[in-house]
Amino acid sequence: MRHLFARHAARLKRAGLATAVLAATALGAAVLPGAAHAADTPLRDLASTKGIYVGNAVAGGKLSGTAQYAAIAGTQFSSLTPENAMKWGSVEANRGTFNWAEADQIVAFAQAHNQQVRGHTLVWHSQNPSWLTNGNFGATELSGILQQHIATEAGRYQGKIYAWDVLNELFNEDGTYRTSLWYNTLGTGFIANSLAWAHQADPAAKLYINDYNVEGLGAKSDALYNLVKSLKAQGAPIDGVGLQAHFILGQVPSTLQANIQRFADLGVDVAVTELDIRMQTPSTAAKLTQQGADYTTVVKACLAVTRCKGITGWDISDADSWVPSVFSGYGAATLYDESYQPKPAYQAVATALGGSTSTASPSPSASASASPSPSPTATATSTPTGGSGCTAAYSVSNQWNTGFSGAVQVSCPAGASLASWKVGWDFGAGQQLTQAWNATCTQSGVHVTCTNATWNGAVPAGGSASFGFNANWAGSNPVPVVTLG
Ligand code: 9MR
Repeated sequence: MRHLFARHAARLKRAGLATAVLAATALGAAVLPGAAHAADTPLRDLASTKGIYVGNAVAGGKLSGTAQYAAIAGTQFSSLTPENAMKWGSVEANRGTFNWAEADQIVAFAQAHNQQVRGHTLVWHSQNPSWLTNGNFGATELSGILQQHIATEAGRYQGKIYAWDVLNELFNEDGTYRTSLWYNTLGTGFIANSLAWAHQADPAAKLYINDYNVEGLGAKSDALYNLVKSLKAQGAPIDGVGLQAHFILGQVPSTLQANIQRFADLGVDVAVTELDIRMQTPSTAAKLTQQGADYTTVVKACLAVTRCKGITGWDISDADSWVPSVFSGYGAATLYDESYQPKPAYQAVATALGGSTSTASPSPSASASASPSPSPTATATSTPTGGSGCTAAYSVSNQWNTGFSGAVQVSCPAGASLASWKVGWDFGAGQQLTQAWNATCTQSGVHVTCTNATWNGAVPAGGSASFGFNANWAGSNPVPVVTLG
């Protein structure tokens, strides 16, 4: 097999093709239906071709402390929202003493990665410092404190924030106003005032009101709708509505798109600001597939409405998510699993954004067409046999200047099966793995080892499982020999 590839490589090299673009031999096994390779293109680039941004919530400590987290945050997303760093309790825990360190760090990270920032949040009933909540301030003093807070924080980041969640979670489920420090003392007047103060401090920032359980039509979203309508009528600087979208598996509201549309029709932008889709743990293949479908529904609803400007996920990976600590027995709500491997939901989002879902060709023809650059459809395959009679097939599905996407398919013939699998290979020309999905992969020196994800370890007789990866290459990209252990 190695032999064959060497011959192909030499021939293609003579023909002026990059060595990685090899004519393929037929894959012995059928391809798993729906076993999509990951998008070759980061979500942020896919989203931008659709005219929206895609973001995520981040914590400063993880951006500097967790390499995989930072890599995903910096490469996959075009917008970041500080998960907690800009909340009042974070920036002014003691009256008059400000701590901007984490917020500054996130803004700097975003600028370094050519990302926009959603500021979150200036006025909220929660996560306020105790000096504020216990201060028993009268209306005039409290209004002054609020004005100063907005001027100080929005002023500090003036020109650096794409959109501010000025006001967060104003309503109860029945559409009445939530009792809070602000409402109790100031009535509803603080709402228009806060918008005006934010506008004064940062005239270019888009000013949003953000809430949860307002994603579909209903009493709470009616209340928000009526508020936005009346703010527009008063000429208040309201630019957008944030739909948090903390969903439960299988329960994305069927009226999501209609609801986005009606806000857009009021003349405001709409953003999905805190998307996650939680499930009862442990996850299963079926739940993860459903989760992919649910994420797809959300992306499609946003894409269908011109004024839906972007989608922000709430937390990078399942290891970072706020969900398990608040909803006991629930989790697995994000696009990446606890090892920072992309989940089926990641693939679903990529696909909904127009990304490639090419599956390994069942019988790739030996036609490496004479193209000056590596052809994205060319496939190089290596198919060694495992001890059990099962095989692992490595293929390059897409290649560009500095990177490529590959897939490995583990297949078992009739009469052989696997309860779990582990695949390994040596990269022969300095290739470096950057990402993998549907398996846990590590690279040590030249050697790559990938073990099955929790949901695809069992390969039945006559069946297959596959996973994908991205890697960097330079110079040449020879196909390695894969071992299945
Ligand atoms: O994810 C945030 C979590 O780390 C904080 O402990 C929590 C504090 O209230 O806030 C979480 O983020 C919330 C966001 O700011 C507003 N909408 C709901 C989010 C999830 O609780």
